[in-house]
Parts: sequence; structure tokens; C-alpha cells
Amino acid sequence: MGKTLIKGGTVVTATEIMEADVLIDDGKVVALLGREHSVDADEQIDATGKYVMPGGIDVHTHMELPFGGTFAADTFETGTRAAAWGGTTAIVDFAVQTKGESAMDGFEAWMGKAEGNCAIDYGFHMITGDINEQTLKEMQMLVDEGVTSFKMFMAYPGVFYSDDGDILRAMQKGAEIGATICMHAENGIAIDVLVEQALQRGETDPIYHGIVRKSVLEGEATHRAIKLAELTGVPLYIVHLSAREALDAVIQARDEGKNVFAETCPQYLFLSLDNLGNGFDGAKYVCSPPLRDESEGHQQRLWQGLQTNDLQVVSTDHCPFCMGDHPQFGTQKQLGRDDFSKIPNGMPGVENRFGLIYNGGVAEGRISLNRFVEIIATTPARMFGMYPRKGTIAIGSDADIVVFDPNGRTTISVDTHHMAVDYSAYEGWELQGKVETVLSKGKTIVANDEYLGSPGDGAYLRRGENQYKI
Ligand code: DUC
Ligand code: ZN
Ligand code: ZN
Repeated sequence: MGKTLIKGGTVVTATEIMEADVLIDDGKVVALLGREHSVDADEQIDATGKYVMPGGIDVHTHMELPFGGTFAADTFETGTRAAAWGGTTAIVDFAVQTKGESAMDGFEAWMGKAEGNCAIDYGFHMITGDINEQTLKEMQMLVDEGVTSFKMFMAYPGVFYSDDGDILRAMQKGAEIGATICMHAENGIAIDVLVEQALQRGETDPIYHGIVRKSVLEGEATHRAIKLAELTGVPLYIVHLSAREALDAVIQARDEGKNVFAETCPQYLFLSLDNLGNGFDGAKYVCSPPLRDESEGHQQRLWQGLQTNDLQVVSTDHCPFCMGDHPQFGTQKQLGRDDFSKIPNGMPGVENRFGLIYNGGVAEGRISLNRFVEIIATTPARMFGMYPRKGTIAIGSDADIVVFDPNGRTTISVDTHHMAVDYSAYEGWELQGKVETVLSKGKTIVANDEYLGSPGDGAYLRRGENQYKI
């Protein structure tokens, strides 16, 4: 690969905004040049009037996740390609260890699904669905393989659920080996009682998914996870935080100087319980935690959390299921036509995060441009041990770069998106700004509304420890 020069743009990192040209060689950034220079390159990209930003890093995706009798609709090939279209140049997906299975076998299986298929670089967290002596040993082996974070579920009894004893044991091990515990914090035991009672009353529509999964039960589980983590000192990262009660628990822990971190997702910043109405159409918006009742003020609190750094990351929890039949995986959302609890949980979003957060955050004046880069790229990289190789534009960093036109426009639609799912959660939304050109390790993979990459461009990312741990 020859040299590439991105010329005339405004380089934006988490801390700087500078008029500079970016020189790339052998997949890495090798120089940031003032405008007066005589450097030439094999390929030149004109970024005049555009922002030159680090590619987005989405640390929460579920390509091909087995869930509720089917599989998430995007494969590693289609999902990472869609991510690239939307300005995301690395993902951290979730490999799964199911009950009775070894965690290493789960990791190898997910490596097999991803290898040779990805458009962008990818790493893995491990979902540890069965804590036992063997799993605890395997956690160290996984850290050695670059899987330095483990997701546990306080929700989904009988599926991914771990009880407090198992959580404590995994946290103790995590603290010992330098791993981060990622927590799905909803009180699944209490939720299942409320689900059963709702179904007995004949409340079967998707809206009841949002009604029974009470925000107070996310707050309670978040508080409990924090207390268990406190006993062990393990860094705790609350995934897909949706409720103000959960945010309150995180704020308190952070104010006390604890190793507690949290992400939210675009769906909780932009959508609400109202989207779950409208009969079975609401199935499009069934995910867990659910979209919240806006009269309770959750969205405003989440934006505030991003402003004050009580929330550090926005990821997508990309986990799409089709409303109609999926060509390969068959019936998806319709599995819950007569029972909301059987609707596969999850929403598409990997392609939309960069554009949605720029529009709702920067263009609408809620966060600065630097803070946008921090939330979308730099902090995810540091949180999950990839910085400074990823998450910034600096000498020696991978040239994962987005040329973004702040004066462009993007219309979101199922007719134009690249995710393998038959609806958009943001159909018809008009966004300020457009992802114009995307480079992955110096290779231009999206330009002029064309995809120029190929499956296998992306490689496995061996990650280090959480770089915020104190
Ligand atoms: N939540 C979802 O909505 N889908 C997959 C798993 C999860 O925790
Ligand atoms: Zn989850
Ligand atoms: Zn998830």
C-alpha cells in the first residue's frame, strides 16, 4: 500500500481541532502537516471544508447472536460492512459461552464466524453464561487471547442469567486478572413475575414489554452490581444504561471514586415507550432494557450524563431481527405475535450511531465536537484497551479515519441502509452531516457513495486492560 494524504480538512480529536493534512503510510498515520508543505502521496483525498475524525468504535454489537429461537439478522460480513458505511471502523462484539459449554469453545466459535468476513477490525467480549471452576480458569486464558472483558446478565433467567453468587465469583476473578465486568443490569427474576402477570391479564402486545420491565428494576440491579463490584475492586462497565434510576447509582459510585463506568445507546437518547405502541409494529422497538416512558425524563438525564462524563460511551447494542422472514434465519419478530415475551429482543443501529449522535449531539448543540469524538471513538478505545492504536488520529495510530461533511445531509431509510434487516428504527429521519469517506488501516473502504472494501479487510483485535482503571 502506498502513501495517502488527506488534504485540506479540519482534524478533530478528543482534545484538538486543527487545520492539518494527514499523511498515511503502511496503514498508519505517519505525520500531521501544516498546510505549507511539499509532501506528495500516491493517493490524495480532498477534505476541504470537512472534518477528519477518528473512525467510530462501537463496543457493543451482536452479529449472528442466537436469541429467542433465531439469530440476529446481520452476519459479521453484512454487519461490519454496514458499520463501515456509517463511519464505524472497529467493533467489539460478544462471543457467547452457553450453559454447559466451555468459554474457550465459545470464543473459538465466534472467532470462526468472524474470520475472513469482516470489513473492519473486530474484538470480542465474552458472555459468560455459566460460571464454574473451568470458566474461572478460562477467564485468564481469554485475557491472554485479548478478551479482557466479560459480560454477565442479571436478566434472562434460564438463558444468560447469573445469580449474585456467580457474579461475585466472576468479579473476584476479574479483579485478579485485570479484566472488566460488563453488566446487563435488570432484575430478571422480578421482571419475569411481572411478565407472567401481564400475560395472564391478556396483555400480549409489544407495548407491555416496555411496561413490565420497570426502570426501577434497572436501577436496583445497577446498584446491586456496583455493590458487588465494590467488594472485589473489579472495574464495572454498565452496558446499555437506559434509566435515570440506573444513572443515579452510577453517579453516586463515580462520586465515591469507584471503578464504575457506563454506556448508553442511541435508542435510549432518541426513542421512547411511545414507539412500542401502534400494535405489533412496536415489535420493531423491542429491546432490553426497553425504551423508556419519556414523561419520566430519562432522555434528558442521559444527555446530561454524557455532558458530565457520568456516561462515557455511546454504543449501539446492534442486534437486529426482521419483521418479516429473514432469508437465512426464518421467522424473527413474528415469533412474538401473540406474546410480547417471545419477541426476539434487539434493534438495528450499527450503521446509524455516528450520524445520529453527531446530529443530536453536535448539530443540536448538546455536546462539543471534541466530546463527540471522545464518546464515539476515544473513550471506547481506552475503556477496552485499544488506545492509542485506535480511537485517535496521532502519529503511529492505525489510519482508521472518517472524512465527515458537516454541511452534508443524511436520510435514514430501510431503502438505503446496508444492514441485513427489513426496517429502520429511524425511518425517514433527516440528519445534518454525512459520512463521506471511510478509511480502515489506510485503505479507503467507502468513498463517493460506493463500498470499496472486501470481506477480510478487518482483523482480530487483541485488546489490553481497561485504561481508566484507578
Ligand atoms: N438486549 C437486547 O435487546 N438484545 C440482545 C441482548 C440484550 O441484552
Ligand atoms: Zn444486554
Ligand atoms: Zn447487548
